[in-house]
Amino acid sequence: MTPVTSGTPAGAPPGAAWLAGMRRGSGPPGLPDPGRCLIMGVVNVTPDSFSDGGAWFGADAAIGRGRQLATQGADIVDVGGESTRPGAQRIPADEELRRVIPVITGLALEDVPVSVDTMRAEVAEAALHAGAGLVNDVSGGLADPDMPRLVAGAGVPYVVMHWRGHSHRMQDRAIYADVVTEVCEELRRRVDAVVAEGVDPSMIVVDPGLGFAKQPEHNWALLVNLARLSTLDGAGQEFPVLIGASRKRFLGRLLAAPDGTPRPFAGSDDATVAVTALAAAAGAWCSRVHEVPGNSDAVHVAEAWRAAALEAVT
Ligand code: PMM
Repeated sequence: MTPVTSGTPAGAPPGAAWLAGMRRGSGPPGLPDPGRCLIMGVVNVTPDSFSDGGAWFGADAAIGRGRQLATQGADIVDVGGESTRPGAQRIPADEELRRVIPVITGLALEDVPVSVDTMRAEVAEAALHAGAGLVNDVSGGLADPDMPRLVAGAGVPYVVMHWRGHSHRMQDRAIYADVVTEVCEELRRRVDAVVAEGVDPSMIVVDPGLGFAKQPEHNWALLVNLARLSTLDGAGQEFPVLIGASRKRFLGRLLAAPDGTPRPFAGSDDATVAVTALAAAAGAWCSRVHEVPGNSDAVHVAEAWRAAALEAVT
């Protein structure tokens, strides 16, 4: 990907300012390429995920939900078996396998494009055999040193997320002097590390890891700097950027009641749609969401916005 423009010309309409963001490339090979920001629908097969814990805990319910998300317009369905909510404890690998493999198998049999949300190479490997086509590793290869080699050998796309440690203590690590610079630097080190293990750079998607060792102000700073994230502040290459803002606490806090009570998770779905629109307009490659229809509409609005803005500056 190359930037569309290094700035907006004097006299260009305000909409053109979005193009100071970045052009969206086609993303890693083997994934849907509809020429717009993708929508990744979330199926957490967990009893305790912070946003939808318990709702799809059971293979039949989870497969049904994944099918529904795909029908509603999800380009990829992300299946995870381990909660990463702040404070969560890890589960054993065999329990994670038991939760996700039947769901991935079921969805893949219905030709739904599936990603596996896991930090374990063992789970990723089984998921790829079951039909998953993308590995979404919130630890960016840090939690399991075998993960980058597994992904490299399989030749599948790999989401490398910014991460500073497991959920039970990640919020203690939400300390930054300059969050955008530090996240770019740390992600760049992870990208270099996984490439050194054999991962093809064209298979890498980067993700700032909203809410993972981040306070609300960190999340907002990252969201308005997607172009810097895409280049990892000058890595000499541009990477597709995935954003996972859906139902996160920073949205619930933004929408808090006058007494300060945060908005419950499902009550921030409209705010998620707003973030998707803004991120897609700025050139994000994919938005990971719990509810698809509004986000899908938001992406279409954003694409029309980008097209009009592009016309205005060319
Ligand atoms: N967030 C969660 C889980 N997986 N994966 C990526 N790539 N990016 C994210 O921001 C992300 C993720 C936590 O949210 P959930 O428990 O509601 O799924």
